[in-house]
Amino acid sequence: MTQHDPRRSHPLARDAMAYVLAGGRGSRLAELTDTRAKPAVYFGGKSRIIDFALSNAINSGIRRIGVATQYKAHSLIRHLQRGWNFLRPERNESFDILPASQRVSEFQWYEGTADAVYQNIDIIESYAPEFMVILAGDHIYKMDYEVMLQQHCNSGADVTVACMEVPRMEAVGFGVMHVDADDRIVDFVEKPADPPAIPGQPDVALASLGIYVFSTRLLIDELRRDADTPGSSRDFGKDLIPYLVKHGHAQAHRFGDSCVRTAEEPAAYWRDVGTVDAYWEANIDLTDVVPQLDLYDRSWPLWTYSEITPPAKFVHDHDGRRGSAVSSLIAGDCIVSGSTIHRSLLSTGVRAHSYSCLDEAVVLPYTHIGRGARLSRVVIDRGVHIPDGLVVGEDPVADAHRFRRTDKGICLITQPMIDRLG
Ligand code: ADQ
Ligand code: ADP
Repeated sequence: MTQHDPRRSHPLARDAMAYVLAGGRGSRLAELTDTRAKPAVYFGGKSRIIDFALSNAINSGIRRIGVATQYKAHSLIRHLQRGWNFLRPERNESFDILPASQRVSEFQWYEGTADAVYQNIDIIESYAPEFMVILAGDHIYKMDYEVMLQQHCNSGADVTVACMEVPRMEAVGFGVMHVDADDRIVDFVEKPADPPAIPGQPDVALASLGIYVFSTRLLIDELRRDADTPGSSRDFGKDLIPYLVKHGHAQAHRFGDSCVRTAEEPAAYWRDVGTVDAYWEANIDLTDVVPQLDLYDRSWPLWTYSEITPPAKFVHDHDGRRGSAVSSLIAGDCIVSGSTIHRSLLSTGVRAHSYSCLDEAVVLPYTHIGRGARLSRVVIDRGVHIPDGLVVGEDPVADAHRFRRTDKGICLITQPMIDRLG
């Protein structure tokens, strides 16, 4: 137990290490995660999903960061090396990429999320942080972890778990908890088929966000205990957290208390963009006049690796037709030439050619939109060449035949799908 020492003269974040779990398969994003891990998927025009957790850590004042990677990690590791290696050991900072590398046993990759920490205990110990902030690398939100650290120390808990109220039926994909009057967790079930509601609120459940604060000493002891427990799946949500709820003191931390908002974004915003629909929607939401998530908030900047590119350019085509974009986010190195773009998001290096039309389109980097193509409610993967005249979003049957069309009518388009059109 670590009681908060009021004489401590500096923020707790300075004594903490953020440990980002970025190795999961994330298969519900379909072809977007065929070659890259979910944390490496592009989001918001210039960044990748993992940049949110990492920016939160930096903005919270944390200067020691580890990222555990496993599946399809190349694109992720390249991004981290290019954008995030500014933390310097000579300033008592650190940034470690920790791929599953069979360090503990020749036969063992990372088994569950707890194992992804367990296998690097020696590296964590070498930095001797007092607290560990365990994060997932695949969520979109702005949060001040210092607030959670303070609460953790004040309550004297063994573990503090960030949580949020969600509609009960959406809680099937989460760890779901019950808390007492002091927000101490009294019950925790991982991904229940029939999620228990908050007493008195039959349609609402209290869901874990997979964000945990531990004192390092206790975490290491728990990881070792769990590693010696036969039958454990070595996972925070399935094993460690339920154990501490039963045998220790697990405390809930309400996300609303630590989420960072501007005057323009008054509501707490946290998204798991784990499906094509959720991914499309969260990106398109950014085109709202007043979006729920403010990327322009200078007090909580979103840091990323980004190529240095020429500015976006909008030109007439030869017939004098205007290239225009409204209610849209257009990254650098885009050229919009005689094309009409509405409520869309164009990532770096997109070319939209004459007479093409994009509506509610999420377009990943270096995509070409051919002349006269008309696309609505789409996600287009990196580097796709959309042929001239292609129409998507007007004939659901044809769309479902050619592309990955979701129940909500969003089409994910990749280059192999285009190649198959012949
Ligand atoms: P999930 O998100 O379903 O539930 P999981 O699939 O274990 O849990 O992923 C958590 C994070 O760890 C992800 O960022 C993933 O990429 C990463 N990860 C998964 N396996 C890994 C491995 N072997 N090595 C390294 N990283 C790995 C969890 C909790 C729930 C909680 C939700 C909130 O278990 O209780 O409600 O997060 O989203
Ligand atoms: P990003 O995620 O940066 O968009 P790419 O789409 O270029 O990266 O590629 C994703 C991953 O797929 C790369 O990190 C690489 O591991 C793999 N990949 C891409 N193209 C090839 C290729 N031609 N041969 C082998 N692997 C590739």
